[in-house]
Order: sequence, then C-alpha cells, then structure tokens
Amino acid sequence: CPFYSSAVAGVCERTLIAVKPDGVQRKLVGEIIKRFEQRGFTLVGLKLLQASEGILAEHYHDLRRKPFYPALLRYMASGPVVAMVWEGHNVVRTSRAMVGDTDSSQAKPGTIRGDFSVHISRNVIHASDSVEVAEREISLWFHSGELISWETSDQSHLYQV
Ligand code: IDP
Ligand code: MG
Repeated sequence: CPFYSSAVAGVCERTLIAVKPDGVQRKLVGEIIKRFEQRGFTLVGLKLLQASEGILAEHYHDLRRKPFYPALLRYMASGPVVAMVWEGHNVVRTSRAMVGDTDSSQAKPGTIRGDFSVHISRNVIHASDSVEVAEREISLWFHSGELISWETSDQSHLYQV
C-alpha cells in the first residue's frame, strides 16, 4: 500500500475489473480505463488474456447451477478479456456504481453498462461485488508479482493526506 494509506482509511482497497470479450471486441477498453483513471483510481495490474475454462469455472463458481451458466462460460471464453486491478478509497463499491446494474436494460445512463450495452447476456464488464470477493478474484486472475504498488503524484489532490 502507498504511504498515504495510514492517513486515509480504505485507500488500500483493491478490486478486480475485467473488460469482457464483447467489450474488447467493441473497442471499449480505452474508454473503460479512462473512466477509472479519471475517477481517481490507481491501476496496479493489467493484462490481456484468453481466459481458460478453469479460471472461468472458478470465477463463476457460485453461478454454476444457473440455467445461463454454460452460455456465460462460452461467452467469457469467446475472445480475449482485459483483466485489471484498480486501487483506491472504497473502490469496490464505487466501481460497482460506475459499472451499473447487472441487467444492462436496467442500467442507468452514465454507468458503463448503461452507456454501452443493452442486454444482460452481453454486459461488457465485470467488477468484484465485495472486498472479500475482490481479494479472492484478484488472486485467481493475477500472480502477486504481476501487481505493482506505486505512489502516484496526485494523492494530495484526491485525499486529505
Ligand atoms: P454482476 O456481473 O453484475 O456481478 P452476477 O449476478 O454476478 O452479476 O452475474 C455474473 C454475470 O453472469 C453477469 O455479469 C452476466 O454476464 C451473467 N448473467 C447474470 N444473469 C444472467 C441472465 O439472467 N442471463 C444471462 N447472463 C446472465
Ligand atoms: Mg457478480
């Protein structure tokens, strides 16, 4: 964690964000990164990968009995995914708000899903839904050596340090 983490509670928090295959195909990677950067979060890990069935089965383990599960795994394996770890104050909750409702048809304009998707089955992006889940998902998608802790120069403008 960066130096200011002792001064501001919750700054150390991290979340897993993934641009799903539809978002990559539709060239939304830059737009999505831009939103997280501009909000004030710090990128600590980033990679483009073809997700294996093993990683997807683990990632969506809780949904394995849902009727849409086989189609979900096919969708998530249909092309490359951009997996990222973002850090900052309350990043898990804030990124869920930035991403919008799971069902794109209910997602509010201004959210990523509400601006770039129309159907729940192709909703562009994944974001961890709790701090505990984020820790599990980050260790599933990234080796610890792939994450960089670094001190950004804008911290005194983002936080009272
Ligand atoms: P979340 O991505 O907003 O956290 P979850 O309920 O965890 O939503 O579901 C994971 C993913 O499974 C969704 O983002 C979506 O891609 C897919 N999914 C969820 N419900 C449905 C459905 O009813 N039909 C098709 N796909 C679904
Ligand atoms: Mg979820």
